[in-house]
Amino acid sequence: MELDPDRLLTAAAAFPPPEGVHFAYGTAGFRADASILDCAVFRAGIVAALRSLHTSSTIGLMITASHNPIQDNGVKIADCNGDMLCQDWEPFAESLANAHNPRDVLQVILDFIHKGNFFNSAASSGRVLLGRDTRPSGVRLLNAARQGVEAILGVDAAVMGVLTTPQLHWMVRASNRGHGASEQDYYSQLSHGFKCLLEMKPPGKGLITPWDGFIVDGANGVGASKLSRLQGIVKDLKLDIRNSGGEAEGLLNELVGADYVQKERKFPRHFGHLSELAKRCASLDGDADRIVFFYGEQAEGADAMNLRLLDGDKILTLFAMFIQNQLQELCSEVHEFPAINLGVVQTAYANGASTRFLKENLGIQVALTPTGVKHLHHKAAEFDIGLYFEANGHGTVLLKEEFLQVLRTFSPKSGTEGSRRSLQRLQAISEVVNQGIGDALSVLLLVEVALQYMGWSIQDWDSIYTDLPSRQLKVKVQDRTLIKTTDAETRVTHPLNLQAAIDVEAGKVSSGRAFVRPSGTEDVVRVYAEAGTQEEADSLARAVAIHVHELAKGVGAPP
Ligand code: G16
Repeated sequence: MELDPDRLLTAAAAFPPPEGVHFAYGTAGFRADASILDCAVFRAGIVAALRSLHTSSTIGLMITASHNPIQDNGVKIADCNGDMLCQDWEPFAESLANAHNPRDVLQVILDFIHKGNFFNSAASSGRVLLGRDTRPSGVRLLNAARQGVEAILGVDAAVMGVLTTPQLHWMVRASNRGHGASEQDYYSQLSHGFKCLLEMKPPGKGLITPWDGFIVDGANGVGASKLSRLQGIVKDLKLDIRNSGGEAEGLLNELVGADYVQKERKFPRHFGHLSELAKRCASLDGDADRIVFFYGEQAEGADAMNLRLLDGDKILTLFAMFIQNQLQELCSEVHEFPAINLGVVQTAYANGASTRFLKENLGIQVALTPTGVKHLHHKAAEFDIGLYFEANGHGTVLLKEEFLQVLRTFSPKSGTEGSRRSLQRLQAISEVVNQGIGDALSVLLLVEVALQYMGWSIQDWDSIYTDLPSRQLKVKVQDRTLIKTTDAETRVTHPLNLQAAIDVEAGKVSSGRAFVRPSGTEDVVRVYAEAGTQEEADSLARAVAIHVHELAKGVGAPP
């Protein structure tokens, strides 16, 4: 590769850094108020371009702030396998975003290039796919990213337009594997896998209650229109999509979306009719990489509905059971089939009841990582079949390439038609899931399949275990980076005394568990509490939030 310093300096001069702002590479890239992001996004374009040269592969760059409010925006980089940017590159991305002027930008790049064996391995040409969600600032910021990519000689910026984040990740992965990588290819692959799975459903299986589809909250974001397109292809999927971003429907992520439903435990806007709420409902987040499910349950003695949430933990458990069933059917009859290592990955937010169920009832290994799919994904990739989900509905299923190869080539000498079908089903599952990143559209399809195989209503699914009552709160502090954690974010090491205070509070309630961590996408400290009753979980969360406010210099009134 060859760096053209003049080209870079000229391009960088058009994107001066905002004064007094430090950009941190957070849980999923840079995220801030859109008005100050041009410079960071331009420079993220440079990072993506260099990564493309370094790996000799296509890289993706997505303009989105996912669950954040509409005035925010951000940038996520998809690496060559369609997963998040390799973490070794995060410090470089952060230094570059914070360089003071074009000369510093050039210097940071030169230092980085000279540090590793970049020149030895880098290609002379590269390609970055650029996508954006529906935020109004997206057009401007995508242009900044394009200019960043093109500031590096030999790298082509391919503008893919409005996409969900997982679609862009999928395209990067498909393109690097030499497969069809268009948006249409994405719909075709998912719908093909879905159709095969429904066709291979054992006779007699089906929903106990009449099949009536899902009512889906599109968070007024990009997911709604993409889901409509998918529905146009997958004829067997009945959907009533609301909050699609139309004029009268409201703002992106405002009182709608997966984050709102999961954190607030409230129905999204336009889900008002009591009779409807008992049906199967789902909510996407702003860029459709997360999904949660819910339904309404008549509140005792009241003319109102309680929201019953089926979060990422319930999705994970459903998928684990479905896949385990396929493996059991296969292995019990086809004795020569190699042993398969199935494992799941969760974070500290996982409800204790889900972890217990996975371990004790299903006998599945459970690993714990810090928050952020970038952590969960890599852990899950260690298993032949690795499933990961954050409680917020972000997750997917990974099938190791070697395992997929076995599925493709294995020809059973024993076993019934049913066990052979299990082989084909596992292959079809690999088509429906997005192996790059969590994908709300793909998860919706697989949930439908798994429920049909189990013959379960949403209420049956909900009842596989009972969540321990929990509560999440946010605390605004002067500098959230002063909060330091350890042990997969289950314990705080700084500020001193905070962990001791949390331990004392957790000890005051039955089955108490609580932790705090700085958010990597919002300017807040997150508090999670779990306990034997809802009142105890609420009071534990409040008490811990007050300690955070006191010991970590809270802003405004204590919670
Ligand atoms: C991103 C990450 C998720 C993470 C979430 C919240 O999701 O991809 O893994 O759980 O942020 O992170 P934090 O608690 O650090 O703010 P999204 O959907 O917002 O891109």
